[in-house]
Amino acid sequence: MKRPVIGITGKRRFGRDLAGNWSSMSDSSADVFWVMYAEGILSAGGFPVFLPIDVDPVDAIDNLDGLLLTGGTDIEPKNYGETSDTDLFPYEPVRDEFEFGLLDAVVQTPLPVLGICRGHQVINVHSGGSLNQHVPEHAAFDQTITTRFHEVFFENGSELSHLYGPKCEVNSFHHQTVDRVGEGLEATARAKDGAIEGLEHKDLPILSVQWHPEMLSTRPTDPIFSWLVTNAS
Ligand SMILES: [Mn+2]
Repeated sequence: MKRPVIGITGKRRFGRDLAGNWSSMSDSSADVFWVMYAEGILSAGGFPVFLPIDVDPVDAIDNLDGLLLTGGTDIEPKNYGETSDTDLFPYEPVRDEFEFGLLDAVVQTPLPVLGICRGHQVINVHSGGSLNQHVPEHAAFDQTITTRFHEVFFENGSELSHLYGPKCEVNSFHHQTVDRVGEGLEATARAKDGAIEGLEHKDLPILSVQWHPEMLSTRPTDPIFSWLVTNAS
């Protein structure tokens, strides 16, 4: 049976950044992604495909049933009308442009979109929202990827509450958070300190979380991947 095809975004590196290449490949591009995202899609019954950064975003959306915007580096702050007050993570303007282009195309041809971590922030900024540029309390980079570092509480009646119940414990590997919520979006998950950990679009099948469900030991049965694949069917 044909399974829903889910596109996964990644990051651009060069041959020199990857171990085991010969030096003449140093300047060649390599797009990479974390396999855990694909495993989450596979467990939920979808067919994951990786999206090279050079594909035309409209063409990509035409050929997909669903989209997963993944984690990664900070979005360049000029995209939400600010200058940088942190230089912790180097920007990837080419990736910013590609992922905003995908979301432009999604608005034309609605298909389900799941955003994780950076993807959550990309969805917010694309809708005109902004970010808090440095929130070290959530940057638990010294913890293992499966460590449930803080609780999140879901808005009653939200899609996320249908998936997870009133609250759950999550990992936390982000140093930025959603500040102003973008147009059409609703904050439906928050940490105790108020950090917005989940967003849902009011009219479109767009859902995002700030934590990393693909890293947790519950990945094979995490309902958020089923949400994406089911809505892509
Ligand atoms: Mn967090």
